[in-house]
Amino acid sequence: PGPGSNYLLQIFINNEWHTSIKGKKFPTINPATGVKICDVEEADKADVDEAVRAARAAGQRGSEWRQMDASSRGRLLHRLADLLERERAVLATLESMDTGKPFLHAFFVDLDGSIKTLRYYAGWTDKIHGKTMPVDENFVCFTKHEPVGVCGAIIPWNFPLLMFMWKIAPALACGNTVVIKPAEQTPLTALHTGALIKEAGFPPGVVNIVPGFGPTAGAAIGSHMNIDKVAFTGSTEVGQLIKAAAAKSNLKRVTLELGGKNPCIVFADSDLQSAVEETQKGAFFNQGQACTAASRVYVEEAVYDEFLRLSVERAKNIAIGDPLEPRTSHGPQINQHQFDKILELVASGKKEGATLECGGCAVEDRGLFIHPTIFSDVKDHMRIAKEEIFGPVQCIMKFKTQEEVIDRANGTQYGLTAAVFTRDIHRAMSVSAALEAGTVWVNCYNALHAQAPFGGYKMSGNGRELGEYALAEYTEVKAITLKLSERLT
Ligand code: TXE
Repeated sequence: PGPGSNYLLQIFINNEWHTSIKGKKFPTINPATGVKICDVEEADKADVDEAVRAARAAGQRGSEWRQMDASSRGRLLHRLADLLERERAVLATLESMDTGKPFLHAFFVDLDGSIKTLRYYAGWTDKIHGKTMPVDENFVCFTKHEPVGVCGAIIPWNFPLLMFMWKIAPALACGNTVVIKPAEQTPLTALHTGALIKEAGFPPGVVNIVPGFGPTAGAAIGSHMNIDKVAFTGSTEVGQLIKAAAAKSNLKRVTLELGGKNPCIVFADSDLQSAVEETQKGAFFNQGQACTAASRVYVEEAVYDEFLRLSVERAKNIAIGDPLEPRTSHGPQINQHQFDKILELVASGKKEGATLECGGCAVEDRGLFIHPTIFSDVKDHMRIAKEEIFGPVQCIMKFKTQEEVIDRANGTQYGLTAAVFTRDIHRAMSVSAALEAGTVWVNCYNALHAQAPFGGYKMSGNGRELGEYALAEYTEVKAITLKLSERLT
């Protein structure tokens, strides 16, 4: 611990807690109450430079981290997972207070996913290996998968701890070092995890945490000459800035996980009750603040009215309230800016002629809470059908034919996730194949697993997180060719 008891609120570099070089702090607010939780030291460019220096030194040739057995790296990741299990209630409480998400969601979804991601990549550490190639003549050629080096990570506020783990777990499994910037709205679980990283026994400098703002600390990561790779999750606009900054600086490798406008297609032959539940979970989970949000639901003509009726009935019964209450399943939006953006889009939906079936307004006297909202009669050209709302708004549209709905579902700049609901396996397969999305769920939604890759087509991003695929994003491949005195037979 650093001075006083504030060490979990400081910048984490070299397994030590630091005040910011400029002497600045920023507040983090509980969005459910509007009350400040605490102030956190604010990292800026100079602090990022320090963090990068520490990460570079920790990963240099001959360092403890580089010399560590791959299996020992796996043990460290498992130990960190053990500590997350020990601190599960603390982390879920912090996450709930800092984001406004219901405590039980934090406890079961965010923490569960975080722990499983660590354990999954803990298992990979000593299984990341190259190949031997049958090259011509008297040569032997084999590949080695080496760490990329210093990996920068910039993460958003909707799943702070989970995104932290999606970034650090594959990076560390492959032997990299990390400089990670949590979102300015939600720095607390990342900083608490800093203490656990130290306790787990990771060498100093392997993971460095720089809480701060995008245009300062974030931009410093994107344009840093001594960062070898950056992984970003956030808005498509900032994703474009990150890629440009990488191009203009040192051509660091870039992976991006950006927005979505994810279609669900509900056929008349589906289990309608289950389709209603899954699509609605998809639309409203995390108050709609998810890149996977199921914000466009196309329903086949014959079941459209019934689907709508069941959806509205269900949406009206969602338990809105204090996120720390176990019964609550719907909390506040993250901040005023997002709240205003959502209500502005809702207003545009009404103006453009969609029918507001329920919600569409703030919860009275409750600050940033918005009622779960359903629009019907939504047309593809409306803003609510095209723009990422990032709020609890479900748009329901009618379709007639399979071909028509595939074209409409694909008619977007995004391509993150999609879902199809049908009892016909042939249709499920052909529609899944036709959808332009990195993930297609059949008769389910938000079924994310550490073992399966996740990432977007088109402007939803570049590269894949999770699964074996993510390892390729965190390794450089080296081909070593030896000339032999004679050909091997
Ligand atoms: O995102 P930003 P915001 C979408 C969603 C939302 C919109 C805006 O539609 O309404 O984005 O949200 C850091 N250089 N998603 O403003 O700004 C920032 O500090 C480097 C989708 O919160 O992209 C934070 O750590 N970094 C999404 C991170 O980028 C910069 C999750 C994300 O913030 C930066 C969040 C800069 N110039 C929002 N500017 C998803 N894919 O899940 C900001 N940042």
